[in-house]
Amino acid sequence: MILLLQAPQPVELADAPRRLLSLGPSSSCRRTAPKVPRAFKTLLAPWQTSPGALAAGRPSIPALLIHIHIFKAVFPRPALAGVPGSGGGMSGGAGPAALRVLVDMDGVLADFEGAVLRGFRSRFPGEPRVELAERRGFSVREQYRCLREDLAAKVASVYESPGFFLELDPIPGALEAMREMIHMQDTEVFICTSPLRKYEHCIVEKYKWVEKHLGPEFVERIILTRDKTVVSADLLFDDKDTIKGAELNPSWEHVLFTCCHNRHLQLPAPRRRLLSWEDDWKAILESKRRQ
Ligand code: U2P
Ligand code: MG
Repeated sequence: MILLLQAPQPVELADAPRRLLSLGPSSSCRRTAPKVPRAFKTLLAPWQTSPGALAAGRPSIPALLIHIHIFKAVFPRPALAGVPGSGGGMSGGAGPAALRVLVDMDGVLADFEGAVLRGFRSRFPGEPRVELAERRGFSVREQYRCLREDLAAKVASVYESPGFFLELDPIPGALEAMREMIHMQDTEVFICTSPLRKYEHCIVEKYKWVEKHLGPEFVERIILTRDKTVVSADLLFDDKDTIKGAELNPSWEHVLFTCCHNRHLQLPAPRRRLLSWEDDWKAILESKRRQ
């Protein structure tokens, strides 16, 4: 809920809808908004000091109550087209109470690691390689570099090749979970993925992969960014153990999706994992709604 005013203040009722309508809906009004937006403070300042309502004998009510009431009336939660009462995950916004979930692609939806190993084995059969059971650290290239300097470029050539990203196998259970999540009430789902620096094939193939496996509606839900910290959400499911960027305090909780390269890591409390798509991802969503 919006943290608009800490204490009830007298407010001129008749004035309120007009003022809030002129402000319009804002992403900063989400349930998890950590701060009171400056626009709201400015907007409400006159009401708190000189509503004139009491003197004129007109009705007044606590500001907090009026705000919540008006917000529900003016900005009702949109529903999925043709699905009354649904969450609106595909409809471009499920309202201020919706839980926003970001789901990473490689290592969470698409099996990057398995394809790298298979590709490396077939392209460089005589070279030493890192089996999945021995994978450590997010970057496959860096682990191959440790094995032998020149193997870094060789393994990178595998995932930079045309067709690599398009041909990735889905992670077991991922597609089913996404299809279910997108239809959950009060839930917004986005696919949040980073392109390679050498992006020629990667970007278009990531889009094509999503269209091929999840359909065109999910293409609308792709967020392509090298910096996931600046994306605002409640949850991020991602196999990368440490996610850094311009925003030092991202709005989301990062739930580590277990993958061959991170399964040995001990996470400090209160960090949590999703072990696979068989694990209870719905419980994680529900726990976040309650916060
Ligand atoms: O580096 C950009 C993105 O490519 C995927 N990647 C790359 C190298 C690697 O060793 N492992 C790996 O997964 C990641 O894509 P994402 O998980 O964001 O979909 C990485 O962010
Ligand atoms: Mg990933």
